[in-house]
Amino acid sequence: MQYSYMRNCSNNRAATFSPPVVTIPIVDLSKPDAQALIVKACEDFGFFKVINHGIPMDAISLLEEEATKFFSLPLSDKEKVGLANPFGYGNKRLGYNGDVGWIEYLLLKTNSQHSNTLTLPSDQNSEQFRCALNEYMQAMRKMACEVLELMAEGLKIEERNVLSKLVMDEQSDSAFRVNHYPASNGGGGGDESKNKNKNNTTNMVGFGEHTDPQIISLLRSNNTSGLQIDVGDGNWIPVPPDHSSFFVNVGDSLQVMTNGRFKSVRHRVIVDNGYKSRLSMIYFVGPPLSEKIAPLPSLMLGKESLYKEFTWFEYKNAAYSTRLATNRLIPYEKI
Ligand code: GA4
Repeated sequence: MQYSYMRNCSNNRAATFSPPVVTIPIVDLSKPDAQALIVKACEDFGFFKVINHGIPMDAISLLEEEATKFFSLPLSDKEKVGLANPFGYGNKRLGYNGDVGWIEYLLLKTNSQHSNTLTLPSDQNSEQFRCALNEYMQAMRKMACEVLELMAEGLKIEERNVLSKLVMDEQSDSAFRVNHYPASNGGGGGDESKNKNKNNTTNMVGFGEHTDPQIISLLRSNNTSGLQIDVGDGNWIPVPPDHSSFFVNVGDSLQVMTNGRFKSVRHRVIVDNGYKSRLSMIYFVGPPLSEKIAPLPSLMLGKESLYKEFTWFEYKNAAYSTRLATNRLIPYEKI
């Protein structure tokens, strides 16, 4: 991905400044080099794009349509689903510690009846939404397994399912979120969710910078831009949207499980979309609550762990008591 931007010089002439070219790695799941490319992408960025994923576009579009219908309902109807705590319908507020964004969302559990008991307002066909959700979540579980097995193979771990078994576990604490970033149209947002971009114009923060606490996250969005990743030292690059592909994020737990070899990617969503709304759907692969999060023994051979041991339950609780932008792994680093 190539990018450049204009900087104002003191003599008022605009100069073109071209930072190094950064390309988002693309992994074709149908190709034999997928394992090696995944490992390289996770080491370099903690982020990659997946093509030839085998998820039927129909299943994706169906859920997208249902979600769009839901978000277009009056606020009072959407709130009937139950306010996010943390699961349910959320509007502008993220987490419990005062983070806000130009966003509304549905946050759901994946391994319980939550999606089956989802009470949607009566003017939306809840059955259709539930079916679309269930079909999509099943597909995500399958894809997560495939990606995690390729990862294990790429890392030359004998136990191919060392990571994927955590998704397949009935107790897996995975979550699913549908984010709707309304068209910004220059207005709204509130001061807390605005910031200045490099051209000194105002953009709104849709979802502030953060890393995901889980193992990996599988993201798919419509064709509206806004997602950015930190490629190191606060160098944010935009991720061009691609509605037919998926993006994979490395989360904090996988960073620990690989003893820091894979990077948990810091990302954010900036709403600079004018009249286009952004809709994204993210499947967060979480281990069972009792799972110990520690470097995988097969990756250690004679090496020291960089992290103190903790369970996913402990980490998740700690994460929910932090602000979004916090580097949540610092308290677990061995000095
Ligand atoms: C980031 C990843 C997932 O979206 C999420 C988020 C969660 C929430 O929205 O309730 C958190 C955030 C996420 C990390 C820090 C805490 C908790 C908001 C927040 C301020 C569902 C998750 O698991 O952690």
